[in-house]
Amino acid sequence: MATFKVDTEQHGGLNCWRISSDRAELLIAQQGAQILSYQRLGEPPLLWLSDQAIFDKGKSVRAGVPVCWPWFGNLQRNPEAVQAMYRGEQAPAHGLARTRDWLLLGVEEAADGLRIEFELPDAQGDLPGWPHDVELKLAVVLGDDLKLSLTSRNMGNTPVTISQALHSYFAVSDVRQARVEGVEGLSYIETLADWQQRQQQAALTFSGETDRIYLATPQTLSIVDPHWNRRITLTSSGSRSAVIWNPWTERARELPDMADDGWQRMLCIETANVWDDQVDLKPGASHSLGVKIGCEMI
Ligand code: TA6
Repeated sequence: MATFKVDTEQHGGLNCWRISSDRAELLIAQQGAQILSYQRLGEPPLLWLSDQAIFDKGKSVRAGVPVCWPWFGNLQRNPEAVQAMYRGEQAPAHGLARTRDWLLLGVEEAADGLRIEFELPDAQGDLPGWPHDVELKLAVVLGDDLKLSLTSRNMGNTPVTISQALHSYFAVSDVRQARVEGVEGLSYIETLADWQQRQQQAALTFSGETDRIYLATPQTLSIVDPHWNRRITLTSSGSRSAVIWNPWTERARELPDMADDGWQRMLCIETANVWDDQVDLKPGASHSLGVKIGCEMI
């Protein structure tokens, strides 16, 4: 007998699935295969969903895990090989995958939880301005941890280069009290100071707008949240870069889908392949970008 449930829900203009197992619950939108919320039963949410989120077609929701693909952020800030893949006019921020409809391929029970698989059929030649043939799948495992794996397989006969990120929004009690461990000693790109390369000394704490690309990242980063007595641990695979973002006061005020004080309760750590960590896919080659998100009480 199945021990899981899949319900369809409409949120504004978006079709969503609410998928629950005996351990956890997930809300995910068809657009972008975007996880909107995830929580283990009886526990507060791990991912952040903005109070003022807008659920419109063609716009990524300020929540959960938007999938940035086949480029991250501003295309002009990407390696030339990533830029050269795009033949369109105005390149949207964070690529093309987060605003397209994905297919739910299936839900099945696996040893580590409920495995849910999505595919973006448009990635095989039907993305505007991006005429390449890539099989793009997102596997989600809903268990005691949340596991995500984004696999790109080059089905064409010319090389493809991408950048990408699982742009995860985490819920925190107050970002001013939180710290990120695992970045000590790393080099990072300070995008707010002319993209200068700098060196991180201690664990990262927050006292202003933050938008950094960390380089040569270790497998594990964690968010320590002393108010909520919890540690969220991100264990990555297929990634050597991570973006850490908090908009703080002024930028938050500019975002129509974030409350003026919404920045206090969120923190993005984005498991990525960005900057010099781009992914080159020869014909037939595949790459998986993965993250396991776990949480423990401290
Ligand atoms: O990942 C950080 C970032 O690129 C920031 O620069 C910030 O703009 C954020 O992503 C959100 O982007 P979005 O297009 O979703 O508003």
